[in-house]
Amino acid sequence: MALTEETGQETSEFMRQLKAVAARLETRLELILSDGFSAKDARLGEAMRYAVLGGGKRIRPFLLIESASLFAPPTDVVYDVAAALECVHCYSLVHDDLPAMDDDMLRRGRPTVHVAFGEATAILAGDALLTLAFEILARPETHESAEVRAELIMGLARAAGWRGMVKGQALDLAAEGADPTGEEIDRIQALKTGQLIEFACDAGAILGRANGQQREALKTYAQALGRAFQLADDLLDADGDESTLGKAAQKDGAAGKATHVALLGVERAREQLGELEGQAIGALAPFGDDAVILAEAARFVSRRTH
Ligand code: GRG
Repeated sequence: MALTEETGQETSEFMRQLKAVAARLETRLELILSDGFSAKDARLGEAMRYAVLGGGKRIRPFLLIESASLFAPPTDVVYDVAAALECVHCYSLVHDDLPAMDDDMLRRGRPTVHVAFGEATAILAGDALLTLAFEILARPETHESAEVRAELIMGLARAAGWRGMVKGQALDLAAEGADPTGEEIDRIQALKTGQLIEFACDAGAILGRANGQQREALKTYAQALGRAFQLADDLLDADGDESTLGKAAQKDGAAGKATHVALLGVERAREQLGELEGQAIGALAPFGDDAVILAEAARFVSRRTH
């Protein structure tokens, strides 16, 4: 499939693919989140299901599945690994929305989990989703190779943990009102947003038993994509409105938060976004035409409207 930017036809083909992956993922997540669900823990289970099901672009699972697809057609195993990653992402959103963090009332066009279920249940639902992710990765049904399972567990733990996303969140909180430099903002964002995106592509490489050069190429792609994702998010926060975004807009400016958009201005930030999109697509060269969907994902991420 040749991809061009102008026709819009390919974009709708990409949206069809993204939606098809999201629908299959939803079925796996629904199955996982109904296992062992009982009336006794109904409130916690409902909050977990509310946090995960029926919303979200599912961009991280999509990246994982499409990276794995470079090596072999995706199976339910790949979808379960993607489900584990989405559980970690959803936990991070639930905790990020809490009054002690970003204090948000709206997420994915609905009241946030703590608004709908109360703060204590939201904290517990986040904790339970985080641990569930590792349960999914550790169970033998997820992958026949214990070595692959261990590599995935290690990768996700590192990406999400105290030297990864959680560290990024801590640095982000510490940077409030501290006037961070562009490099400091880069570092925070590479951890807070970039780490899970990097893991998504690396998990595809682990599942596909990629060689060193292929793994490195996916890493370069993911790093540029992660930066583009965050820059697009900051531009949407500056430009967007609540009804399109499904969450509050203009929060960064109101909170005096340092972002690249605040630092560079909207015009230069847009140029940089175009450069990052080009870097991400350029990194896919070793995969040739097999990577057209990942290239289209880079376009989607940098041009998204929500
Ligand atoms: C609380 C440990 C902890 C970490 C929070 C997720 C996060 C780290 C912060 C969220 C703040 C934020 C808006 C970051 C920008 C990038 C981002 C993670 C956006 C939300 O992800 P999307 O757009 O959301 O993929 P959907 O709803 O589509 O899944």
